[in-house]
Amino acid sequence: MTKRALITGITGQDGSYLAEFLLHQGYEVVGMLRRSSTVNFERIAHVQEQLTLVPGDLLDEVSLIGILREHQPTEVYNLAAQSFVQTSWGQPVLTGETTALGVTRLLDAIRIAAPEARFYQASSSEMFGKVHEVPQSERTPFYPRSPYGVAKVYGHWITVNYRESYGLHASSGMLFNHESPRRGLEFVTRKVSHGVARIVCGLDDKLLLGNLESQRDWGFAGDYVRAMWLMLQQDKASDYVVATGETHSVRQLCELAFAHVDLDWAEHVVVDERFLRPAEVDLLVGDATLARTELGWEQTVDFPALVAMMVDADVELVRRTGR
Ligand code: NAP
Ligand code: F7E
Repeated sequence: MTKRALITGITGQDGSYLAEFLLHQGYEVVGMLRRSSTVNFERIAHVQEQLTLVPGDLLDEVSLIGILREHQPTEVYNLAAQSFVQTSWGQPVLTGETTALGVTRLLDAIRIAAPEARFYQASSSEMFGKVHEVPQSERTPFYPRSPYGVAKVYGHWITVNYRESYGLHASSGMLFNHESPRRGLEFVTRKVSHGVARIVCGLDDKLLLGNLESQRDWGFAGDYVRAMWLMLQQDKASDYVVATGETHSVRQLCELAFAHVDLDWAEHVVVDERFLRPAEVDLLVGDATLARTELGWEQTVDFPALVAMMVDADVELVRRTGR
């Protein structure tokens, strides 16, 4: 049988890594794009010829039904979202429409047009928020701390609900932060690696950041998309935490990233309260025992290697483009 995957959010960080991975596995890959006035294929340009790109939007259920009817995917990966936590306070309703209700629209479209398709929902460690226990596992209760986190809790539970109500093969991956040289520039790891590169190249002297004390469990995006795929290869759909099991502060991230190019972070990093959040998630660290034992998932890139990879890529980028 032809393996055909639909990816929403294919232009994003994870969408691009997942598309590469699935093409390598012999899948036909259909990528859903929302309409924009300029092309934003930067992350998928290198595989664009091998993809079928179709217009659609999580805000429009008709477009989702049309895509599913026409392409009849065997697997659907819902990676599309308003994914930036800080923006979710400024645009809480849009975040809810896309990141929460968008999941219902897609699940309902699957129920109507492709009920045999297996479904992956991109859930998030942000659902644990003000954490009830350390480390966080599949059994840890949720306490989201942002409109984004609240929307992801809805997306998680509607996925569980459609599995239980309609028997869909629907799984939710509770993924902790995962990064790469393709990460959006506004997220802290990339902001730091890109900031370091600009300082090394003499374009800047200071890097303005918010809370340096928050701690995250940071992994490599290329490793995490493999976990998404593994979930859909199981006979039974279920929910899994995916994480490294190590946590580091933003301050430690800065120390490592600046030290990689022989700079002292304390001479360049300035705390600017514009980057503080109305409510913070102080500490995340995941327990991915279930993913390791049931899925056979393993990470291949540790935190120092991830930081080095991102700084090297940004130094090369800034040198090449001059910005
Ligand atoms: P990302 O780089 O921000 O990509 C988000 C994607 O969603 C983009 O392709 C974007 O399209 C698309 N999108 C936004 N609104 C849409 C809409 N209304 N209709 C259709 N597409 C829309 O995010 P990511 O880091 O790859 O993350 C992928 C998913 O995993 C997201 O759901 C995120 O919330 C979740 N997640 C991420 C992490 C992480 O650490 N990266 C951890 C846990 C969960 P445009 O290119 O047109 O903007
Ligand atoms: O912030 C602190 C900030 O924006 C990480 C998304 O992919 O992962 C991501 O959400 C931490 C926070 O990621 C700056 O306050 C300090 O404590 O890189 P971030 P996030 O909010 O953890 C989860 C799992 C997702 O699901 C999301 O989609 O870093 N921080 N100074 C800063 N953060 C930013 N962005 N910018 C700063 O200047």
